[in-house]
Amino acid sequence: MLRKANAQRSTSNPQRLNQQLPLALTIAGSDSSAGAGLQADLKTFSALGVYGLSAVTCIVAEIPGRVSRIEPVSTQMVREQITVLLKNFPVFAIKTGLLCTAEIIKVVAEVLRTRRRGALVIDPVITATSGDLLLQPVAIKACEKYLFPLATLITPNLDEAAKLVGQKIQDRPSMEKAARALANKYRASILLKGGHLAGARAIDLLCVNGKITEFAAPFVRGVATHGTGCTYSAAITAGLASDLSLEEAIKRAKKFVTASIRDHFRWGKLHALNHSV
Ligand code: PXL
Repeated sequence: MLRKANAQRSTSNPQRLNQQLPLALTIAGSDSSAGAGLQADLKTFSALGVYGLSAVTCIVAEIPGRVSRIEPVSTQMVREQITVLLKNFPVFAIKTGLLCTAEIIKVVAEVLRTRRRGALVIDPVITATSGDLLLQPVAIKACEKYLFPLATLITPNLDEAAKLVGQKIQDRPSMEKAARALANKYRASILLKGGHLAGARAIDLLCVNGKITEFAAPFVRGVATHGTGCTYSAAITAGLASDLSLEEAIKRAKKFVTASIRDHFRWGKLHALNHSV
């Protein structure tokens, strides 16, 4: 009864019918298992009160832990999706995830250079949590040359950062050094995610204009973490679309990811993040 009364109230309220949610766009691959990729991004945007738009770059057939096939979408189709969206919607913030090929990366950078508004968060998806290589070296080079210079924030994990700086990252001091080196190299803010380092806490370091800020949360052990990188960067993007500062957006996003790991779903051996936290 109470629910009915509330429903009636909300549909008869013109404010609610005409809500203007902040808009965010994800440019990413489709993960058939829906824990990562654009599916994770859209679920995260919704959970954080942001309306999500998507431009698909590639289709990945996979289950958590095993990629079986990847097919890129044509560059014309990638260009068209982003162009029509940015021409017609007042997009407040954008994130990129898996971009698949050097050609797609060049097209995404070209469209964003001319049409982008708001913050751009780049999750440099190079490898899946399973270890599968998702981006070839030539595509990584294209990211560095065309895409990274456009970024507000780049969010590498330790493996990705080690590939980009060409050095191993094994402890907190080398994390800090790598975050500074990447921020200088790409002239962007860097959030280096230290989740893969052994320790009781998952520590990430943000480097903005030479200043380092730490974000820490308890490390949740024994749970497959497929999609955490996508979810984290999508949650940051949602925060920026909602006018949070970069630090506030990261703080809230870290809490969201930690809760989505802690409250994960299980079907036998398969795990999935819970994006409705
Ligand atoms: O978690 C990295 C990732 C990103 N995007 C897509 C993926 C994956 C991992 O498999 O499939 C589409």
